[in-house]
Amino acid sequence: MSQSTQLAITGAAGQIGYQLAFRIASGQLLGYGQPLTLRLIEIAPAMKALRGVAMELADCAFESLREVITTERLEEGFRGAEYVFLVGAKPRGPGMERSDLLTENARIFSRQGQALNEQADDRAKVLVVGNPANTNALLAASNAPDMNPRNFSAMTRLDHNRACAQLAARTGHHARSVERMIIWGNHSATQYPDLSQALVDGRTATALVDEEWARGEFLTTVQQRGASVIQARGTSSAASAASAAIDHMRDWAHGTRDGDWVSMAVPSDGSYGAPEGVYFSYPVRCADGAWEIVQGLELDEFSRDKIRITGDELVAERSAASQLDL
Ligand code: NAX
Repeated sequence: MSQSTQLAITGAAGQIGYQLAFRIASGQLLGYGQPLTLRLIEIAPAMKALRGVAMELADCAFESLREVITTERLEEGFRGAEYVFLVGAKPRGPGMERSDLLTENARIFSRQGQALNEQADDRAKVLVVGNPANTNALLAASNAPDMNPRNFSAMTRLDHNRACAQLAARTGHHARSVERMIIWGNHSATQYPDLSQALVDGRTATALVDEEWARGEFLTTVQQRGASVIQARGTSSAASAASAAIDHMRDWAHGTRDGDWVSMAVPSDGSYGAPEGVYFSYPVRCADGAWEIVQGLELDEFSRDKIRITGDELVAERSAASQLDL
């Protein structure tokens, strides 16, 4: 039997974790039948629920699944992990300010970065889903000095997929025929969904939709899609988020489609005028397990302005986090 790939998920008894664990165990990330071990991490109050998740995983009798470890100890959960999904986060409670959210999560993600540094595989790929995802990724990576910051990224793939779906619906095509979509910046309301480079079935998107829609309804629909799902479902996006997390990790590990790219929040090198050093969502191409920011795209004034706004927000988050006594 070939060796079992080690995958860790924090917040594994939560909404997204409950979707993600089963999709991975069924082979959607590594391929059907590829042996894997799930290392599921929760906080103490959710350990009982997590044991229920483990029972259900066993009940699926998945071909790929070799072992399920459930733990509240990061050291045990991250041991030898090659793929890490940092999903668990402190949710924004009633009366809680965004700054309180940042403080609570800065502690969690700094601590997780330290534990990853000690326990995870040196080349582990770490995807941060828990919000505020970009700044959490920055904090986790900064606390893992022996790991390459390029091995950390934050998720904007759900926004990317939502944008592809909106453009596909508008033009009467299937979402898979949309290429070269971009989500710039922060996974927050300031994100900039940009279809100016997109192709639909090989044709330039800007020739198929009017500018007013591209800069108005399209943009706000994607930015507010999470809120619309909450309004309809009574709870936040979970299945689509887990699906996007798998898309993100699969493309990162196995490569993007020829001629296409995806959106990932990665350490900014200042490309396209974004602030350096924050985790900024860019168009990236992946090959051989590594990503590269797509260079040389022509951006107009409207796009540059939007990139500046979302970049300013990330700098403000970074500076708020740097003032915390963690
Ligand atoms: P849930 O509240 O359903 O689940 C979160 C789970 O994390 C809970 O079971 C909780 O016990 C656990 N947890 C909390 N702190 C933990 C810690 N320190 N270590 C381990 N586990 C911990 O939330 P869910 O709907 O699953 O969402 C999880 C996170 O994803 C939230 O922060 C949410 O805002 C974020 N999202 C990010 C998205 C993105 O595109 N980047 C989209 C979806 C989602 O909104």
